[in-house]
Amino acid sequence: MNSRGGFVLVVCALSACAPAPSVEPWDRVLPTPTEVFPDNRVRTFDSFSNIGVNDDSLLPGAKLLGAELRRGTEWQWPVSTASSAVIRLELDASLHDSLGDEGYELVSSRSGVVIRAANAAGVFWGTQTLRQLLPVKFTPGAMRLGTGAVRDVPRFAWRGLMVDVARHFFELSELKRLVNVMARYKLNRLHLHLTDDQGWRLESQKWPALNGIGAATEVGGTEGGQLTRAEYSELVAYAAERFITVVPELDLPGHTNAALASIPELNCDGVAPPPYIGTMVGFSSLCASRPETARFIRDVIDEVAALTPGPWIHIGGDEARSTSADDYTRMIQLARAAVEANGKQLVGWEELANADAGTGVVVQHWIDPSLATRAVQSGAKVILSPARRVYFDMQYAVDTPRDVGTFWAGYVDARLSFEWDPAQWLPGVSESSVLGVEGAVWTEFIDTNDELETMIFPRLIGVGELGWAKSPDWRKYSTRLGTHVSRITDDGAGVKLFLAPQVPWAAMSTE
Ligand code: TNX
Repeated sequence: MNSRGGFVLVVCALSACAPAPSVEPWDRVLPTPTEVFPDNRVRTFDSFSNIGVNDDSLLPGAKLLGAELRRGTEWQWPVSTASSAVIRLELDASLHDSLGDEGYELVSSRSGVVIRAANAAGVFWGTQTLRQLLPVKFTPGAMRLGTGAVRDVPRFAWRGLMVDVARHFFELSELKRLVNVMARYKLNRLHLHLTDDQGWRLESQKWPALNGIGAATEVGGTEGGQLTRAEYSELVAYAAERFITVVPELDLPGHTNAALASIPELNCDGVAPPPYIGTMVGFSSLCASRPETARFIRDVIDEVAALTPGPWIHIGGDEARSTSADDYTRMIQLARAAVEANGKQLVGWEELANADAGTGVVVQHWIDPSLATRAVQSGAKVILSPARRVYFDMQYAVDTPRDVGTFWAGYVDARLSFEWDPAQWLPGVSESSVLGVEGAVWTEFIDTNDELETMIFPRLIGVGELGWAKSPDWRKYSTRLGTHVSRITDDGAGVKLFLAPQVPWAAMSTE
């Protein structure tokens, strides 16, 4: 790319492009960028290296980059609006036509590194690519980067992870660990399944009973937990700094035993059931004919909407097997009205097709293509979370990992999880109706944070590739993934990783 941002195609034979020793190769970045032009020279950094931005909105991302580089080099990496900085982050609205909301260009030359995008999100994803073009660990005093250019635009706008904190509770610090790694792989939606039969995991001011019995236990009867409003807001802000939008889910009208156990008035007979610590689904329902129910739905949605700057509220709507069809439609319509009164967009599981959800909503496919397809035909957009591919509570193979997860949708090894085309999955639904892809980790049979991470990684990185890359290919993807062990598990911000046997895992260079 020249200094005006146009591309100069650098054509080179493979041998001529071979990187100099101790420079990270440019063919390992994940998700795979749209276009990469390495040009086989090297630039070095030193203790005077700095980061400059051309717009104040880029300062938080620049500081995160500075912190990351400081951790490896112990140089200062000061951030400023100086136009002479060695690493330049630049907003340029005129790039929107070519790069969209999240795309970026990165140019590394002898004179410095420039990352440009139309929006701050794109610049941030560019800094994640830059990090991957640098070694995992730096040799003190010597930091080298190959030269060349990257132009990169995501395929889908929605690249997500759903975490079920209701069946087993996972706390703020554990969720932040996931956010760190999501950001590295350009995943941009964290969907929190906050409520279910086993627990109500978001503090409520309007219905404080939810914070007692509703939060006390989890599957198996162990101590549960709840995110306070302050903790939830902290997570939302932490994710937002990394360009990840939190999508909160309050699952209604089924999957509500925790609420029913906390608030007797929500039950048709006025009697609260005991807290539920088992793993069955489909037995609970809010009571449509109770006046308290409408108030409850409005209040809890108002509360979560007020704490959520992002545009989406997920209202569940799945497996309401104890709710009549009419009551289901009534309660979903109440929830929809509450979401829209808060200026938010409704998201729900594909069962929403049974409630005349219509245009303007987003449905999440998991099991029944005919429901999702019907919703799309009546104007919905769809997020794809097919259980047989991206339910990360499915074991990788028989009893693998041992005593963790389940297999009702089959065993889902890393390759099977990856090998499907989001544009082909739902018959009759074209790519333009697909918002994107989301992996989901349900936690009935996942008790500890190590187990949670082991089930998510590496399959989530495959979701990142499916959601971002133009033509995902297992052989190429898995070769890249094999070089990422320490990028995923790195002690600075790393997670547990299952060394899936289909992946050619390689030791990372430490230079
Ligand atoms: C189905 S997916 C469910 C969840 C379970 C999950 C277990 C969906 C909308 N409902 O309630 O936790 O299977 O894999």
